[in-house]
Amino acid sequence: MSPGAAPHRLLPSETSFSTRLRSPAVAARVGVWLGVCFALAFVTGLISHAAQEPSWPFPTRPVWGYRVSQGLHVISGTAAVPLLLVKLWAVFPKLFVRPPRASRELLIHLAERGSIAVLVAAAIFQLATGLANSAQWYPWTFSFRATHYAVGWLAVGALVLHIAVKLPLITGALLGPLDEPTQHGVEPVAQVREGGLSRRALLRTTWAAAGVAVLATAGSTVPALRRVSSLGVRSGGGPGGIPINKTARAAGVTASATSPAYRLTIAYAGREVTLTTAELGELSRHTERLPIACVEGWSASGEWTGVRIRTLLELVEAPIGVAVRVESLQQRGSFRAIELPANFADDPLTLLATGLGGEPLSLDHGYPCRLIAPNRPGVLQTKWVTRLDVLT
Ligand SMILES: Nc1nc2c(c(=O)[nH]1)N[C@H]1C(S)=C(S)[C@@H](COP(=O)(O)O)O[C@H]1N2
Ligand SMILES: [Mo]
Repeated sequence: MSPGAAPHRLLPSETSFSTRLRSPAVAARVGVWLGVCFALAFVTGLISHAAQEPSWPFPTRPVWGYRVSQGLHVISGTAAVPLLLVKLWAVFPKLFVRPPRASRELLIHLAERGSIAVLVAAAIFQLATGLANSAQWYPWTFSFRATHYAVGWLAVGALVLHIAVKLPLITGALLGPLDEPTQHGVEPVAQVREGGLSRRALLRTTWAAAGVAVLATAGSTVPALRRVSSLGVRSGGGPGGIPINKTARAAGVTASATSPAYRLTIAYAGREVTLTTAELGELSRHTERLPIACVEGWSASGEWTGVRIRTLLELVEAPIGVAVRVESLQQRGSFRAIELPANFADDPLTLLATGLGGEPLSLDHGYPCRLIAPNRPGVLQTKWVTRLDVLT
């Protein structure tokens, strides 16, 4: 039995736990990488939030910008899962620290514990909801985006406070030796105690677990990793090499999208132009290589053929620099209509696509036509488009 575990106590005390692996030397080293992952996830999270807020300015270049940034968001969040588990395990005995008696120390102690409780809760919430979202599982009723965004600020605020409070401990632990001290000084690297894991081996296992978590999912967005990512969405799957996010059936548009009564309407200041599928096919067309980059982390590039949004807006004599509301045949769901900001509507790469990879667009990819714009979250690349309203 370890020294502090008095047999009659209801709760263990901090010293009831082995401190060999649960040392500041280990916690600080794992904490550094956890901090890097959270910082990366926070910055790319802000980018993703900005991209989905039509009133915030967002550039149309680089074409692959959102693809890379959202890929990094999901990869850093995934890598953080094993890091957080090891970190929490390493500091877990601190839960049983006896609070000080003096009221001033007690207050400081409680404030510190409170900030850590917020940090731990926020970190677990972010990773759990993010992971569920990237697996397309929404077992909650709140708005994922608004909540994940708000709790992201909470997590980063609590993290900055935590680092500030612990800075002397962290720098001491990082600058000091990793190996545990013995009576004879520092224990040799290779020496492993009876049946025990060395701190080095624990850290190596932790890095390996984070690496495996990344490799198992990153193929969703990094084509070179497709074959190794057994848990990721195959970015090469689906018609034209692009996965299907929501099928026409699930969106309830099979009949309306294939009906001879289908029309595309473009409206501006009382003027309306209505096109059949055949008339849409007669307009001048362009082919552009653009990615679909889902907020859930998968992405894939395709050769899209279609009519520039700008060309369609000219049919109703809409001026340059106007935003457009893009409406789908889909009757329900939050992605049935989106706002296309003016810089995207004006961009020559922004198409109403009718073809993918040299083939006509498949029903599930948005037939008769779907929006495809550069540097834009997949969620805003509306499928089964039926109406463009110039916003004035
Ligand atoms: N009308 C409509 N368009 C939509 C969606 C949708 O649910 N309804 N899903 C969006 C999402 S979240 C993504 S990632 C892309 C995926 O396009 P794909 O299924 O052609 O790959 O379509 C977008 N367009
Ligand atoms: Mo998506």
